[in-house]
Amino acid sequence: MKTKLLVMLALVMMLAAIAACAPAPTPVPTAPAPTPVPTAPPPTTAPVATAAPQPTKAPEPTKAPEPTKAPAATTAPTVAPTAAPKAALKGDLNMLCILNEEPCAGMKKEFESKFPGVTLNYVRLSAGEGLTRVRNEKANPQFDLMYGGPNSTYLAAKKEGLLEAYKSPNVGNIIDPKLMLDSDPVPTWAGIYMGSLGFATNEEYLKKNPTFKAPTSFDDLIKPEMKGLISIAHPASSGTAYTFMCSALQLKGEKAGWDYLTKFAQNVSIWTKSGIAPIQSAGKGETQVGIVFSHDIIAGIESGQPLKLTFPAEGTGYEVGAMAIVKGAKNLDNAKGWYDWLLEPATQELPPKYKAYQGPTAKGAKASKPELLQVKFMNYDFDYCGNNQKAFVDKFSNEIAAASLAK
Ligand code: S7P
Repeated sequence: MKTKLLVMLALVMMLAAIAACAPAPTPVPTAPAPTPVPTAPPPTTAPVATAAPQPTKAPEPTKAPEPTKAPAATTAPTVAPTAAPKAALKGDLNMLCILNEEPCAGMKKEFESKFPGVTLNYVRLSAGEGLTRVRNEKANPQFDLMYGGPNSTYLAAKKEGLLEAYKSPNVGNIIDPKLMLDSDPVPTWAGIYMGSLGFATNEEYLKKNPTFKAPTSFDDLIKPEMKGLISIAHPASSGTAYTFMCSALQLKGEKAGWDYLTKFAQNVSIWTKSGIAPIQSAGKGETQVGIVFSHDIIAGIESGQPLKLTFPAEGTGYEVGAMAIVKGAKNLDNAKGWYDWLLEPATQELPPKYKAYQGPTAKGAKASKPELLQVKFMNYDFDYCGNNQKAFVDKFSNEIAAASLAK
């Protein structure tokens, strides 16, 4: 018995020793832990988002960090585009300036102090003259940029393929893009100011002739008592005069409009080349009534011309003053730099320093003479005037002004 016990004990010890030396058992393979899907909303949250009583929760996904950056990008360009090219811009910028001499020179100075690497060279021409020049230089453009003048000139230039399309990152600043920006997806021109047409009558003539009244309608301009008293620029050279002419054609309708212009021309004694020249002739009393943009009349009054400003009661014509890059511009980056800069609100507050009192087109820019844009406007069709500019000017030159000059 004792022997049996000893044998069993030995067997147990042997088995224990064998077990201690055996390899560890292979772990039972377990299924990989499911990868958490962090973006998938837990099923329980979806119904909450769409649950009717919580409509405010539906927009939550747009509150994620990315989407909030999109709206920021649309407001930022007011500052960013200037900052980006500022350091890099250098060389020349050759500009056709269609404003008056003082704002042309003043804005050159402002631009060069903002972009010290650039020399801005400009030539001042009236709108029609400028368009003719750009047209004649089409094969070898001498200007990079056109600055100022009514947008009918730009619509006409676009029609002839003279403009370079450019979408400035600052076009979002424009108050009313439907009115103030070329409708092409990549626009060829942008509006930079607004101006209304007015009549300037010599104050001394009014005092000496109490029965004579300053005109307050288009029809007043064709009255017999106006004969020989009016000065206006020729629409072939001047954007101001073309705006008047196209206003009359729209107010009266084309057929009656041409009859009106024929009568009107008989009352004109001085046809000037530049749109603002009638301010001088009416101010000096060479003529008694000048037809000019109202902001230019105000500038004339401020400089001491004895003029009374009136508007046609039926509604006056008006301009969206524009700018564009010339097709084939040799200094394209500098032209873009100017373009972006001009669409900044702060830039649009600069021209009044140089007696250019048009209203701004950039959101947030303060108008210097808001009252000039609070007058009654006619329903002015810019496309109609721009697309027909060449035909209307040719007809006027050949059939009306020629006869008037020959009188
Ligand atoms: O200077 C202001 C202004 O009257 O000049 C432009 C005008 O078209 C240029 O003169 P012309 O009539 O001789 O072309 C206007 O756009 C602008 O308001």
